[in-house]
Amino acid sequence: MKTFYVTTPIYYVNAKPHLGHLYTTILADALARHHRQCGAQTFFLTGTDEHGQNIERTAEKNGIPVKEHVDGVVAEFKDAFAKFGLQPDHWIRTTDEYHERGAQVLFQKVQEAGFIYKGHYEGWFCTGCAEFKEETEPGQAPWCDLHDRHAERVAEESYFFKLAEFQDRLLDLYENNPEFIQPEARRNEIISFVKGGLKDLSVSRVSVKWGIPVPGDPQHTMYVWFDALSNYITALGFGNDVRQGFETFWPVVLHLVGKDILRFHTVYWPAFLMAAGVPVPKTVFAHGMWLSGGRKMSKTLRNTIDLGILLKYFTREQVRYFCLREMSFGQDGDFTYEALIGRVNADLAAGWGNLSSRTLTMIRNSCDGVLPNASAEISDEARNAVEAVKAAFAEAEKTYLTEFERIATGRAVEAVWHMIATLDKYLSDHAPWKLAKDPAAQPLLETVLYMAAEGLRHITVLMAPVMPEAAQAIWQQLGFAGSPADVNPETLSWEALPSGTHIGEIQGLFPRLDKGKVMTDIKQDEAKQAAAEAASLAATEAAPTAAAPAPAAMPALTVESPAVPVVEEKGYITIDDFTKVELRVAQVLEAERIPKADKLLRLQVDVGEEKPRQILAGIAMYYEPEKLVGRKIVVVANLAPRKMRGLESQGMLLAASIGEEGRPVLATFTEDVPNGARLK
Ligand code: ME8
Repeated sequence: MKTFYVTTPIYYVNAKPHLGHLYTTILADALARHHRQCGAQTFFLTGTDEHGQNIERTAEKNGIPVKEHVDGVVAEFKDAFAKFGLQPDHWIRTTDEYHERGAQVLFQKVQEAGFIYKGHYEGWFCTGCAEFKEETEPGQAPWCDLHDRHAERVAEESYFFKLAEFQDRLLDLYENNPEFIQPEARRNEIISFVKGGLKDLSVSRVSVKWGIPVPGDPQHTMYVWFDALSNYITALGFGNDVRQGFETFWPVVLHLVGKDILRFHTVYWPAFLMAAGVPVPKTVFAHGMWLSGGRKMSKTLRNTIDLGILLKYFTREQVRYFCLREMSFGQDGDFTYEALIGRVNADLAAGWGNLSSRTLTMIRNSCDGVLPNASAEISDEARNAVEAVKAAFAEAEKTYLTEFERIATGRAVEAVWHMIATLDKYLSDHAPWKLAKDPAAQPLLETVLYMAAEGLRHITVLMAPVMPEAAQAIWQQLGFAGSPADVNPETLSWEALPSGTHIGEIQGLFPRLDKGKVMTDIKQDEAKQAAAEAASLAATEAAPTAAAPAPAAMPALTVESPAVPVVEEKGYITIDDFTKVELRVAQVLEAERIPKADKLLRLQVDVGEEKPRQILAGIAMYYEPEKLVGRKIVVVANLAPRKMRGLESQGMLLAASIGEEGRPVLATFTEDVPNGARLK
C-alpha cells in the first residue's frame, strides 16, 4: 500500500496562532485528504515547539510558570485549528515525555558516532529565530530583519555538532535527490549556502533551563532546533515505545515548511540524521510567506491576520479555499480581506455555487427531482458537444492530479474552475430551460442535465480535499450516498447515475458578501483590537519597579506605562498644562544613521509646515532607518531646539517605553491622518 506522511513545522508557543500557522496546516490537511482519497495510508502530523529561551522569557514576562504558559497557548492552537476543521492524525508537543526521551536517544546516537564534542561558544544568538548569527561588523550585534532586533551576546560552555564535516555529504544529497528540496529556486539557494562552507554548530546551552537535558550532562539543555526537528521521528516512535509508525512511514515524508525555516530542515536536519545513521527525509517543501502590508506576517511585527476576525466574517471553508487557491507555488502572497471577498463572490458564489444551484434547480423543475441519464437519441452535433466536455474534463483532471502532486494547490483548483467554466458554457449553449418547453427535445434535455449532474459530481470529488464540508453538502444535494472523499480522483470516469436517485433539498451554500459593509466592520474590529492589544501590552511589558534607564541622548519622549504610579508621584496637571505641549502628526520623509552615534537616527519629518524639520531620535538600536520612511508618527512640535553631535534637533518623537531595557515603540495611527494635525 502507498503511504503518505506529511508534517507541518511544530509551532512556537510564545504567541497565539495566526494565519501563517493556519496556512501551513491547511495545506497539510488538504494534501493528507487528497492522498487518503487516492488510497494511500496517510499520516498527518502537526504540533508545538515548547522549549527554549524565547518561551521561557515570554512566560516570565507574563509572570506564570513556563509549563502553565505553554499549556495555555497549546490549548489556543488546538482550539483554533479545530475551529478551522483541521484534522491532524497526531499533535506532538515537545514537552511530551516520549518526545523528550526520543530526542535524547537521537542526541546520544550522534554523540556515540563521534559527531559531538564539548567546547566554548562565543557569539550572537537571536532568540526569536533560535539561531546563531554571524557578525557582519566586527564587535557589532548583528541585526535580525525578521524579528526587528539585534542578536544577543552568548559566551558559555557548549556541545558542538561537527556540521562542517557534512558539507560534501549534504551536497551529494542535493545532487542525487532533486526532489529533496522544493521548489527548485529554493534548492539552488541552499546549495550555494552549503557550498559557501559550514561551521560546527553549537547544540547545547547552559544558560537556558527550559529544555531537554543533554544525556549524561544535565547542566546543558539541548539546542531547541535539535529538540524540535527530532519531533518528526519521535512522533513515529523513534527512541520510545509509546508511539508507532517509524517502519511504515519513515523516510518517505513530506516536510512542509515556510521558507523562513528551510535551512534548518535541509542542512541541520539531514546532517543530524546522517550522523545518527538514520535515513534522511524524502522531501522538504518550502512554501512562500503571507505578507501583510508588504512584510512577512509575524507575531513579532504585530501585522498578523487575526483568526477570530476571519471566523467572524467568513466561513472556515472560504478561508481554506482562499489560502489553497491564492498562494502561488513557492511564492509569497499578500493577504488582503478585499481579495478574500473577491474570491468568495467570484469563484464560490458566482462559480461553483451558481453551477450547482442551477443544475439542481433544473433537475428539480424538469425531471421531478430524479437524476437523468444520457440518451442515445441525440444529434451528432449534440454528441460532439458531449465529447468535447468530456475531453476538457479529462484534461483538467490530469492537470489537477499533477498539480496536487507538485503541491501547487492553486493550479489544481484552477483546473477545477476550468471544468466549471466548461460546464457553464455547455449549459448556456444548450439552454435546457428552453429544451424543457419542447417535448421533442426530451432526449437532449436529459443528456444535457445528465452532463451537468455528472460533471458536478466530478467537480465535487475533486473539491473534497479543498472544501470538504461544501463538497459533502453538494454531494448530498445531488442525492448521493456516502462521501465524495471516498471516490478516488485518479479513477474518476463518466458513469451512469444510479437510476431513480432523487436529489436532496437544494440549499445555497455560497452566499455573496457585501464588500463595503464587511470591510467597514472588519476595520472597526481591527481598530478596537489594536487598542486593546496596545493596552494589554503596556500593562504586561511595563517594568513594574524601575523606570526605563535613560538612553545616553534622550530624544524620545516616552509614555510611561500604567504600572508606574505617575499620578501619585507627580500629582495632577491641569488641562492648561497639557495644552502647553504641542503634539502633532508627522510623516517621516528621510531617516539615516549618524556616524559614530550607535543610538541616534537623523530624521526629516513633515509636520505640515512649509519646510520639513530635522529630529534626532535615540531609536537606532530598535528601528531600521529605511523602514521608517513614510511612517506617520507623533512629535512634540514646540520643544526648544537643542544640539546633539553638532546637529540641531527640532522636536521630539513620542514612543512607549517597553520592558526593563526601555525599548521604544513609536506611537502611530491605524487610520489616515493629515500631516501636522494636532493631538488634543
Ligand atoms: O519556526 N506565511 O515556529 P513558528 C506563511 N518552532 N506561513 C507562515 C507565516 C507567514 N507569514 N508565518 C508563520 C518555528 N508561518 C519553529 C519550527 S519545526 C521543527 C520548528 C508558518 O511558530 C510557516 O510554516 O515561528 C513557518 O515556517 C512556521 O509557521 C513558523 O512557525
